[in-house]
Amino acid sequence: MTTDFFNRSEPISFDPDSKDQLAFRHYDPEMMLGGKRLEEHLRFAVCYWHSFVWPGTDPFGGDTFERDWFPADTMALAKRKADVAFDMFSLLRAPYFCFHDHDVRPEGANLKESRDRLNEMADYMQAHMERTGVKLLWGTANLFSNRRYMSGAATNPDPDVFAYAAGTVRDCLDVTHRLGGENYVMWGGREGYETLLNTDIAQEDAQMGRFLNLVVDYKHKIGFKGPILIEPKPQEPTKHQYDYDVATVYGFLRRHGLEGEVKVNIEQGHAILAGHSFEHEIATANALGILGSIDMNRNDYQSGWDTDQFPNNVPEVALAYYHILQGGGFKTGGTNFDAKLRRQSLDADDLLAAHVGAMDVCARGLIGAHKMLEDGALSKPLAERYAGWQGQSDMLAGKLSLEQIANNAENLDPKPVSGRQEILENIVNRYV
Ligand code: XLS
Ligand code: NI
Ligand code: NI
Repeated sequence: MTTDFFNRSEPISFDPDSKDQLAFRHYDPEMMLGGKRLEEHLRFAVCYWHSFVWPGTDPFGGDTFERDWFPADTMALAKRKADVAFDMFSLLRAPYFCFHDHDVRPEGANLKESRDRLNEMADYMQAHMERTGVKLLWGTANLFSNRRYMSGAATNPDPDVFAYAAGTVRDCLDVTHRLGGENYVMWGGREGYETLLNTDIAQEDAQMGRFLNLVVDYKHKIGFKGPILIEPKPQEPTKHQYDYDVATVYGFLRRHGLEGEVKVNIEQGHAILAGHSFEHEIATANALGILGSIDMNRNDYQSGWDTDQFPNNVPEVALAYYHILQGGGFKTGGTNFDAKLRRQSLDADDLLAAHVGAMDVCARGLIGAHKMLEDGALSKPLAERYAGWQGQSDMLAGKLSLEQIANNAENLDPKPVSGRQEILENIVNRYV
């Protein structure tokens, strides 16, 4: 450990019978599952922002966390923050982390100063990465906190803001590349609107499409191999966000000729805000061939905002991993905990416990999902349900006209078949 922030120095161990709150009961990184270690299946990442940057504010109250790196936005304290962050990554034995530029370096007076500071912090983090073996799942740019972005970044009515955002993404992509990042994420923080009274949707769509094309061109130019990932979210902070959900993002990508280039990073809480389930979004991305990575958290089902809680519902998590496994598992993506403590959870141990519990829940979900898939528990009934289409390929392949199909239907008398939903739900519950 490089700091004494956490009251322990030994990494969290896997011990199902432990009396210690901080032990993994289910997450055994070495456990083999279908030829892969659990660690390689889940590819856990800890996010920098919620655990080390957010001070516990809510709309009615200020900071509740009094971390010693909060008092001033200086390079010295940014380094202290990085030391503590890497201590936590190692204690958790998390293979990856994720960060925004804004999380790791104080904002400079201009683009150049911000870049210089980012580069200095990247060097600093690189040394920690080499020392601990922790890798970068993805990097990203914060294009939403500074007031210059109040009316959006790529979709800002002011072209100078578009240019500033372009410069920022270039610098963040450079740093992500240099640190061996496996993906680059773009969450459209304020790419949306508060009111249509001052918004030209067609203009903003054109700006956003151009921006993304520029980013993709640049990625190729510098030889960054990982995918660019868009993170859909329907609202918050803006009333309406353009990257509403997976299906909307897919339409956007096609409109701008990027469907083969860009994938999605799906967040559980955002799926809920869009009126979907997490597995709906994952299954849709699979069907459209754009699944990249996930932000694993949990949204409160009553509140209408992004509550970013740590996951604790095994059946829900199992269904998410079921669809991920069905799509062949993560390639460059992983399980990023885009989750934060509740603001009363003040202790260093709370940070560890939140992640330990979340990793256990994910391990349980994944193990159940894997078994379900291995047994064909859901895939066999699914194949049976569509079996009638075997030998009917002409209808789908466009070889028959509507009239020909209609003529073939003259003597048909289709008999309804049970959807067996309750039986299937019972099956799932036996695995989780
Ligand atoms: C906010 C998003 C954000 C992205 C990264 O709701 O989840 O945290 O994951 O910019
Ligand atoms: Ni979110
Ligand atoms: Ni997220």
